[in-house]
Amino acid sequence: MGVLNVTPDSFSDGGDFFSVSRATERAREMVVEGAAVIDVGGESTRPGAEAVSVQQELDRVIPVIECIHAELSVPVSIDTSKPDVMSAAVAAGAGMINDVNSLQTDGAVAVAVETSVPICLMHRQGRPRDMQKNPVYADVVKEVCKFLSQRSKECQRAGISNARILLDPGFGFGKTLDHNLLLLTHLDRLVALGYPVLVGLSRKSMIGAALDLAVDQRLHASLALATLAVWQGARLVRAHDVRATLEAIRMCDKVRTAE
Ligand code: HH2
Repeated sequence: MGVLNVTPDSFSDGGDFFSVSRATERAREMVVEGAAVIDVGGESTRPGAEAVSVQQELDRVIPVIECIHAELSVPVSIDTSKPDVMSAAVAAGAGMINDVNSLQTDGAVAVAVETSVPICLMHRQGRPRDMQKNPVYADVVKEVCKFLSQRSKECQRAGISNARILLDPGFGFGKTLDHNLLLLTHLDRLVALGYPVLVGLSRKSMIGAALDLAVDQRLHASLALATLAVWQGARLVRAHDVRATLEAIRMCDKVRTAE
């Protein structure tokens, strides 16, 4: 899953693709590099990020989704927590909803039920503004698995079929370095819930915290983390550096499935 942030302030590519033509060009590049899905986001969720209005988000993402959908054959995922953005994005051609708030915003479940697209439910503690200010868990792996299991059941009860649901532990979303490391080392427990697992580890601050590397120096560590996730059964990897990530995870998958 290639990351396409149509924002001025995303933590690693903010401002780089902040026009329809540059965003579409980047999507083309990522498809050539092997991306199976393009994840379009119009609001940064980095720690400290300010919220944007529905209209601002629509203005950023809808023209980009329309262009990618018209030109490229890969599905587009909409990275949003706003129900109005979800429905407009799906109407514009998006084939997946990626919600870092797990459809907990008022009206989000109802919108998701109306669409027939896959939905990624992600765990987070707190909001971008304050989520990294002392996150606390008694047992992070247990709590994240329990939350996602409950959310998936609630979504099913509301009418979203099992087959449409993906789960994501939400690396870096209200988690310390130790929480993130534990979630990755025990990712098999989330995989065991039986849903496809998506991970977003690319260039994340956990790498900065562990190895003291700036955002533009985190490629090799990102590949290591993606490999470890796929080794444990993750099915979709959200990444900025598509070609390198794909090579790493395809190789990993070959070893994993060797007979
Ligand atoms: N991480 C980010 C955004 N969306 N979605 C899922 N499912 N999982 C993630 O880990 C995830 C996500 C944050 O990364 P990025 O989009 O690169 O930055 P920003 O939020 O600053 O736009």
